[in-house]
Amino acid sequence: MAEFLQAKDNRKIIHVDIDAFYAQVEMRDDPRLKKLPLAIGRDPDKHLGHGVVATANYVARKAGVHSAMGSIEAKRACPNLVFVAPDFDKYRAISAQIHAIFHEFTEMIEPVALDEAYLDVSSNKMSAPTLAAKLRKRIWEETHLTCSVGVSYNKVLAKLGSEHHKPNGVTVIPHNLAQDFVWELPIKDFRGVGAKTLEKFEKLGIKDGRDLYAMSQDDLRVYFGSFGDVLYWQARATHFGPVKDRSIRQSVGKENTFEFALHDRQVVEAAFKELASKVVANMEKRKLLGRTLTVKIRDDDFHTSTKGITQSVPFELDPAFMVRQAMLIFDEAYPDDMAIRLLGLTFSNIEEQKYQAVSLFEQ
Ligand code: DCP
Ligand code: MG
Repeated sequence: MAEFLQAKDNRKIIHVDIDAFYAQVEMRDDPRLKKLPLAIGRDPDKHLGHGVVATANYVARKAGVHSAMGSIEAKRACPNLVFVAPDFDKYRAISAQIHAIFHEFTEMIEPVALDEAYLDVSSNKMSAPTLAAKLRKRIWEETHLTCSVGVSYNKVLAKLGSEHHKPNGVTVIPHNLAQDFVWELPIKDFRGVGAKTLEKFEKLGIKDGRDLYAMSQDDLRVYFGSFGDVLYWQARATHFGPVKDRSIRQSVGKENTFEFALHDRQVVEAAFKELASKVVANMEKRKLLGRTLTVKIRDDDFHTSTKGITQSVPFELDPAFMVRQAMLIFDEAYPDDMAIRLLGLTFSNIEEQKYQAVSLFEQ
């Protein structure tokens, strides 16, 4: 079955991801940093121990420093770690340059992050590996940054490919090599496998793609629910997810992380008010409406709850209304004690604003 499905999937997909993005940019702009262990984030010594590492260069990674690590912990792992504060405006500008280069290759682009995207280049006559090489060359010429690229016939394999030879690598996975590639893959490298899943696999004695392939679809469902199906098809190098062209955005939202937890309902309400006006301004600017409003709340213990309300007609773009909805959800999730670290408001199920068809003659 899988072989049959595979044979029909003749797309050409490229996944591209800039190596150690923020860190590489800072090393490019100050080559003295190249040989030093570098973290992008705030120096804990200068900020009362606060801050997290956004990313680290490969020298620091060798010492165990990684993204999302607390700055203090990072410094403990690597005492001579150099911190450079992030310059988001700069990264956004470079991201725009990179994404403009993607558009030289295809219009079917799914942006994943500032430094990462899937490109469907099926309609281009040139071979996918040739296009990947050209893409890397263009990015280097324009930005003097290196990236890693995976080339295959589906998104999952392309992504696994770009991760395979990082940094500055290219991995091409054609049909005839795909099954072997997946069989050889350590179980931790499969998409979506985090610490919890890994623990389950360890208990089951599943170490690599070959072991995973041997598991039945039913067993995978029993252990992992619907994610079991995802794993079943990953083990068969099969995935039909399209490259989602986001020329119409999928969602518009805003989150706020608080350095000091919020304990007061009124302060939470004020924070939602601020978020709501920003989201509304953004929606207005893009002339969009949304049918789903999602509220995200994270507390001090990193417990995150997200709850969405979906309507059959788009929501009014009215911050006060949005805050009322958010507070209804908030009050339900946090009846009394609270220590709030993050709040977010997002519209999805997006559509374009159109003029209302109002008949002047209707009674
Ligand atoms: N980033 C962040 N916080 C995270 C993860 C990433 O701020 N928890 C930022 C910093 C990264 C950028 O996003 O430079 C891109 O994320 P990647 O996951 O692609 O990581 P890198 O590009 O830094 O490294 P890699 O070489 O693994 O792609
Ligand atoms: Mg990257």
